[in-house]
Formats: sequence, C-alpha cells, structure tokens
Amino acid sequence: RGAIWIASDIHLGEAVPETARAFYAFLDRARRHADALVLCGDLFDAWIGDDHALRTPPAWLAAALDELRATADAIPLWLARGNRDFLMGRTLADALGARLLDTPAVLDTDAGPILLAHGDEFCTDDLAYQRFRRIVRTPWIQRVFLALPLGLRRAIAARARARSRQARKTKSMAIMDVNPAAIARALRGAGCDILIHGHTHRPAIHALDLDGRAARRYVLPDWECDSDAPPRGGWIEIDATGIRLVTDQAPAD
Ligand code: OKV
Ligand code: MN
Repeated sequence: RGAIWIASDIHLGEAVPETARAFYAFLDRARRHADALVLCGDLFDAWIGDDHALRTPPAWLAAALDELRATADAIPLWLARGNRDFLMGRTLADALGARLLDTPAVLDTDAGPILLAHGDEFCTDDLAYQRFRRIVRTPWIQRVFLALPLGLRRAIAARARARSRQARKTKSMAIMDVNPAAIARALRGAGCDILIHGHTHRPAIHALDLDGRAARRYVLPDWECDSDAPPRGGWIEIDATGIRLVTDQAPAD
C-alpha cells in the first residue's frame, strides 16, 4: 500500500526515442515519489520472447532494461501484459527484479479495491482482434512459437504487424473502443466499482451506472510520441486521498 502509480501503453521500441526519454523521466519521478509502480501492458510495442530480448538486446532495449532494473531496485515494480507484449514472461521479470501481474487483477489500495486490466479484453466488438487474441494466447501455440528460431519469429511478427496495420484502416473508432457490457460484466464479476485500464489511447474518466450504483472507469493515456508533436503520456496516482489521472489532456465526464 501507500502511493501506487500506474502507467500503460508506453510502446517502447526502436522507433521513437522521444517516448523513451519521457518515460525514463517518469520512472525517475516514480522512484522518488511512488511506493509501487504498475505498468499496465504494452510497455513494449512488440515482444517475441524473453530469450531473444535478454541474450542480445539492441541498444534501445538494453537502455530500457537498465531503467526498469533501476526502478525495480528502488520500489516494487509490477508488469502486466498487454495485447502487444503478452509474451513477456518470468525470465524477463526475474532479470529485472520485477513481478508479473496477472490481469484482470483487483488491487487493494488505500482508495479501496480497484479492478485493473490492460483493456483489450473489453474490445469485444472487434471480432477479428478477439479471434487473433484467442489464438496467440493459447498456451500450446505460444510454446510452439517460442520454440521457433528467432528469424522465423521475427518474420511472423512482422507479417502480423503489417496485416494489423492494414486491418485497422477499415475499422471504425467505435469497433476499436471498449464495449460497455463487457466493462459492466468485469466490474460485477470482480465486485469493484472502479476500473482502470489503458489500451484505447483515449485518456478519460468515465462515470457509469453499474446496476444502480455509481462506478467509474479511468482510461490511461499512451506514450507514443513523435518528434514534432509535444510529448504525450501520463499516469494514475492512487493513495489515501484518492485517484488522480495525471495528464494534460484528460476530459472528464
Ligand atoms: C503483437 C499484435 C503483433 C495486436 C504469434 C503465437 C502465432 C505469439 C505470436 C507474433 C506477433 C507477438 C507474438 C505483435 C500484437 C501484432 C499484430 C497485431 C492487434 C503466434 C504466439 F500464432 F503466430 F504462432 N506473436 N508478436 N497485434 O509482433 O509482438 O495486438 S508482436
Ligand atoms: Mn494495447
């Protein structure tokens, strides 16, 4: 307990050093002010196996692992898997001194119980994505994938990403957002009236009615920056005084 900070969708990769810089500044701040940090999925833009990452990390990844290790040395660091880095495993967590958080998870916080999830599981209107998700989350399929040589894993991942970019062009904003019934079902099932998730890249605080009770859904922002635009990003702070979404661009409703 104490101050829990939560961030999501950093999408670290070789592409955007601005994102990494903003995130490392955040990690430094968390080390000094938070009592625990939870990264709520899509820390990495792609993940095709812990072995590959840890054996011969490219420079951007070596830097990221150093920053995460320094954070885990200072405060408890919890890693939840997202829809992109769902293959993050024990080997990575152990190498960082971090712990894996299986989601959805109920956090016992100073502000009460809070349901935490990445958010892709609520996008139930996107049937093509949910089919992809079911396949790549099947344990034996993951074992087969992880046993493939690295070059083949890279090729499969590149094709999957290209196909996904193509598919996104034809999907509406509504289809790629969360489904209200899926949200209500998750809150009801967990016995919570507060949900925090990321994934949609639409930071907000939504008030909702859960069977006559007032509930809230906090959506974390993403950190994907480009060199021209001002840095994005943000996080949620939870302590005895409440829950705060820290970002410049979070509409409340
Ligand atoms: C992650 C997403 C690529 C979305 C493949 C089995 C299988 C794992 C995998 C390959 C892809 C992760 C691991 C990546 C997320 C994409 C494209 C769309 C919408 C298999 C187990 F089935 F092919 F054998 N993958 N990579 N997408 O590049 O990180 O989330 S990835
Ligand atoms: Mn995501």
